[in-house]
Amino acid sequence: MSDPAAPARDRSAGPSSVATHCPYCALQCGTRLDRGDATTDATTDTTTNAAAPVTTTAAVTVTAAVTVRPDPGFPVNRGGLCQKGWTAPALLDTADRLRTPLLRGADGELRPVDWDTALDAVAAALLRLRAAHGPDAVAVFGGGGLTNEKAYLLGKFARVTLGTSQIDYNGRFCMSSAAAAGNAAFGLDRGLPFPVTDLGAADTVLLAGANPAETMPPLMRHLDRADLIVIDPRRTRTAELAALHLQPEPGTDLALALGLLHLTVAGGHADKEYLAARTSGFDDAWRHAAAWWPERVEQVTGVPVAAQREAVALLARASRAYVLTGRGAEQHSKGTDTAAAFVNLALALGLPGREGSGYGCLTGQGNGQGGREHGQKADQLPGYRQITDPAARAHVAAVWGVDPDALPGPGRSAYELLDALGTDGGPRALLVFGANPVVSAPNAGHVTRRLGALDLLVVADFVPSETARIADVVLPVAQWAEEDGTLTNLEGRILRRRRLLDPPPGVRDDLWVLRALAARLGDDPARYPVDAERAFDELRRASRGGPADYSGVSYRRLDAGEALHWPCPETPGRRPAHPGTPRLFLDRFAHPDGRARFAAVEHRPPAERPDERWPLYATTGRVLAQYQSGAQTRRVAELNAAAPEAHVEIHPDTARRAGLEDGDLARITSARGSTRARVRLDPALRTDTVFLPFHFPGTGRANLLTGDALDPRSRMPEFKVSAVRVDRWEEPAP
Ligand SMILES: Nc1nc2c(c(=O)[nH]1)N[C@H]1C(S)=C(S)[C@@H](COP(=O)(O)OP(=O)(O)OC[C@H]3O[C@@H](n4cnc5c(=O)[nH]c(N)nc54)[C@H](O)[C@@H]3O)O[C@H]1N2
Ligand SMILES: Nc1nc2c(c(=O)[nH]1)N[C@H]1C(S)=C(S)[C@@H](COP(=O)(O)OP(=O)(O)OC[C@H]3O[C@@H](n4cnc5c(=O)[nH]c(N)nc54)[C@H](O)[C@@H]3O)O[C@H]1N2
Ligand SMILES: [Mo]
Repeated sequence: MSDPAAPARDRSAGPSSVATHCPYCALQCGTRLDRGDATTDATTDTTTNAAAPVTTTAAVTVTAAVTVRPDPGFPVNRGGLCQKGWTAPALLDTADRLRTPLLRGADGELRPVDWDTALDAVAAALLRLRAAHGPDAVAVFGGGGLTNEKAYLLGKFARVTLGTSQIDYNGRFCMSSAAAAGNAAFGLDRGLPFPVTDLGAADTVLLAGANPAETMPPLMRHLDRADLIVIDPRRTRTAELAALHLQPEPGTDLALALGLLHLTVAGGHADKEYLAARTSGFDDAWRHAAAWWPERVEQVTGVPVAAQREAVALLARASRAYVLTGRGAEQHSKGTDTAAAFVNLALALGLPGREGSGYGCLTGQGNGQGGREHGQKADQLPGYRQITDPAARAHVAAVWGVDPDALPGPGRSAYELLDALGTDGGPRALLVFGANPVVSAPNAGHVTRRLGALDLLVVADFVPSETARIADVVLPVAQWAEEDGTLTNLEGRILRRRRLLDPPPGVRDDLWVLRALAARLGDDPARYPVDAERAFDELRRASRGGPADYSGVSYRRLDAGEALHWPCPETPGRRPAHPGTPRLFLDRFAHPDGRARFAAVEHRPPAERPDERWPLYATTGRVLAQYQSGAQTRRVAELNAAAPEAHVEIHPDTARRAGLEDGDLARITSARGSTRARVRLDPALRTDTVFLPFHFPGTGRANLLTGDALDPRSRMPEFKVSAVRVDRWEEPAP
């Protein structure tokens, strides 16, 4: 049990200042962290209070006095930080920080235990379940916020030590549609195949379903010169800055993108030379787009013909232009085809692979890019290799010192995995590292019941997230400023996260946990380095020769300040070393013939559309002050004051029909369930659509509404469309 006097002493060890990056989104803004004098105002160590161990550590307040400043020299944020970044140090000493492992007793209560007791209990249960039901009875759920080193070793741990195929991660809910479209079109998926700073010289930027003014505020510094075209059913802060705002019905972006392609070609704006020299498949794609004349597009999407024409005019007259997609266009049961349709538009205009122009998707999580490259995805091995590719299996198995035939094949995708938990033939144990699916998974009521049906749920986290609260074992781990590692930002640049503080006593890091578990499961602990640089050096070897080749990247080069974007292969004996690849595709795309491929895609409606019973669309997304499931930002006082509770944005006419006024509590109901949210009237919203942020727990969970429809290729859930009705919230009778 932790000694309340100890934290200050331990946490004052180490450097007094480090250059590192923000713990939140994929911009990974450069920051400098400074440590003042640590003080402790600890009275009693209430972590030992068995009655409510998860919530009553408030008396142990270690003021590490960490301050954060933006790094003016880092090109992505150029001295800027959003409110989340400025307040990030508050989370290091949040009152209910997990400081000791917790184990659920026979009476159903979570109680503090020591590490040996917790890990022995996990290992014994895993061994028993594996013996009784086979290796796929144990599943792993990772996260796009984990460092490259953690994501890599988590994938290795699943495939080698557990021998399970059942691993996927929350990035499936994030990047998978754009990744599938990018791989198909270009032969390679890197969110932005160019540095963020290139956007600064653009004349026109089309943002399809992205609201960076709230989700990536420092990115806006690179978009202030361009004419922005924003496609969003809401008039967001980003839309307010736009030259043109197209406000489609949710779930109709594919029709709109086909229509924009139609007008581009019909207006003579297609780049014929580029099409002939650098692409294939235009004719098949055009066959579909030819039928999407502007009046038909207006009928399906609600976007006026004149606005469609204006959008194409802005793109066509730009000498430098970008088409960027965000989650608004991608999180649909047709997200892959929709992203592909926007790629088609960019290709017709001749943008991708041309300096100063391009297509990109705005990657979301801190390590959303690296997290999808190093093997925590069900179908992938490190280096962005396919787990079904025999050559990839042989290479990675050799690095891991195992027989390629011993590596499992592809497992279930994130939602399918959660949906199978505790069913016949489904996993009976789940280890969660870096995700909070009770809040963030679609159809969250159902997912929470599936988690409850497990024989064993283990959650490693630094706060008692909603998922940790229902776990059987909770493992307290280090966070951001307490660890070393690398993350890969949205432009494919590999960045160093640096340790300023030791974690509080009693807290270990994820790498240590994997090693300790491997040892207890009878595997060789030496397979799991606890030193981040050693883990990275192994990752380099595993990635060598793969699409995301990191072999030429080293801590030494990163620490010397080199800006390294993958691929960056090692070039033994050659000087200078490979400089990395800030801009992809300038000479050729990554397909064997060097050409980008158009996709022959057709519009289709979302899985459900409003009808008499469920007359409105509900769509979901983010607000500036909260991050994801809110597990982190709801614990930062300043952020929580800015966005304290679930709200629903609704047009005043729609609200009136439901008998609701501004500030009322509304009940929003879909075929899955109901959620409770405070009414916020928005006269600029479509009258057929309401919007809910998904950051809030309990009855405020937007994901109580979302359904189980998945994109057939990416397995992305349809977070952005549910059919709902809205009325007053009545407290259920006691
Ligand atoms: N403050 C904050 N910043 C974040 C995050 C956060 O949680 N909070 N999360 C990070 C992560 S992981 C991600 S993935 C990114 C996401 O960044 P964004 O993609 O910008 O975020 P969202 O709010 O999910 O969706 C963007 C917009 O899509 C719109 N939209 C909804 N339905 C549709 C539709 O059918 N079509 C179109 N065209 N638009 C639609 C919504 O109104 C919303 O304004 O943000 C990152 N940054
Ligand atoms: N309705 C709706 N739902 C959505 C979305 C939407 O737009 N609408 N967006 C989806 C998207 S794009 C995303 S990315 C997901 C994100 O959904 P979540 O997976 O819920 O994301 P986070 O809230 O970031 O959860 C990360 C958890 O891991 C912990 N954590 C952070 N870093 C570490 C670490 O290094 N190690 C360990 N062990 N734990 C760590 C945090 O404290 C937190 O509890 O949500 C998806 N869900
Ligand atoms: Mo995301």
